Amino acid sequence: MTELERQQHDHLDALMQAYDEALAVHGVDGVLLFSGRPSRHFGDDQYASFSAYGHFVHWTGQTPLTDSWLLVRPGEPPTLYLHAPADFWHLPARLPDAPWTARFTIEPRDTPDPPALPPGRFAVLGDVSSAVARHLDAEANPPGLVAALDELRVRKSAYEVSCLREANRRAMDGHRTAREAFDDGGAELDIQLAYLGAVRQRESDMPYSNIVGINAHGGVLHYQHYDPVAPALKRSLLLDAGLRYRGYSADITRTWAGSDAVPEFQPLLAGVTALQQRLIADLAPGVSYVALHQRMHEGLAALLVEQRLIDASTEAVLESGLTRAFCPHGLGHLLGVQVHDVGGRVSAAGEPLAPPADDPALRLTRELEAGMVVTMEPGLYVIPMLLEPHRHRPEVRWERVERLAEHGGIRIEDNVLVTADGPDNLTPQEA
Ligand SMILES: [Mn+2]
Repeated sequence: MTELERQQHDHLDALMQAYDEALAVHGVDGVLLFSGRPSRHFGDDQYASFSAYGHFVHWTGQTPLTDSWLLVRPGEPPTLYLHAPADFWHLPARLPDAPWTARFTIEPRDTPDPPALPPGRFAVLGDVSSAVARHLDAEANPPGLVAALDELRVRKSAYEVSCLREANRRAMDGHRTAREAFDDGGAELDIQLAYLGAVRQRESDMPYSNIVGINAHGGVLHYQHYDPVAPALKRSLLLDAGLRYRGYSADITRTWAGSDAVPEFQPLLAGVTALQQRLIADLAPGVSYVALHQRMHEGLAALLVEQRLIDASTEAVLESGLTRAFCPHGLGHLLGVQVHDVGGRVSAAGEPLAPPADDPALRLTRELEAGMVVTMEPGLYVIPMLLEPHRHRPEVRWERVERLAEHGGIRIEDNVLVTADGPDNLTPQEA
């Protein structure tokens, strides 16, 4: 058995015990987790891409399994009802030949319907209809139990950290190759294809759709196209590209200056990179992520002043709300089997923690704890629709801002484990 396989056994042991406790607290004899079903395009026979429900993946690591069910009961090995009908159109689902499968009772089935439950009180979790829940005589997605199971995903096991680290290592291979494609004059589509080829993962298995933004496209936060034509001028590339490894996600962003970048761009890029490194150094148990997010805005204000995009004091820039026009997203989020992992907006005691009114997009509002894996992704963009309300401000050097607009924006994102000894950056650092 490999070290990773040993860690996976410990992960499953701990999960079993934690589920036993959660089920007892919430008064159920067991929980049935539904992997889910891909949605079919209306009036068509084609299906959307698919990823299994997070709690199902937390046990199995298997994101492609559709119409499968996992029954977890105290004192019993979990039973995996694997949807694998005999089919000559498709290859029936198969589990890998790996030691973890021996920890489960595996029942291959022809039907996508839920299995019959033993007598007792059960909850069913996942994308199930009320008709299915009624048929099972089980409570669908009871909020208290869902929150308790979400909480089990907030602090990662050693196995999960190993998977996230490996996902990061492989994703960085893709980033290196993608940057070469950009330097060679590739279009967004060429860069995307170079990335996929380097990491050897099909697009639909990625944890999210890669963002490949050349020039102004880098300022569209979730830019969703891959332009097949390279632009005449090469100002910048923003690449937000991840990878999945055994169910676990990498979420890494790099920004590069192109050969046609204006001289103002590179120092700004260096400033955001340095800010990101300073914020990572501050990660520790007990630190409020909301406070770190605010520190990002202080750093951005100082950078905007230092780079003479705004002629004002740092305090005045913060007061004006301009940093939130230059960076409308949060500093980061929890990361795991889902790229935006669950449990970021509740306290450890289960109390909801809404984001501050000025930061509605912040996905992580709780205090940091050892074992959390967070993304750290400060950004600085020229987004015309957000800057427009500030047009009257004479302290903004609009001619400089407009020269940068063709570069879209900057985001630098790493994935970091919080430990009692400080940050452990899972993202390989290279020049
Ligand atoms: Mn992210």
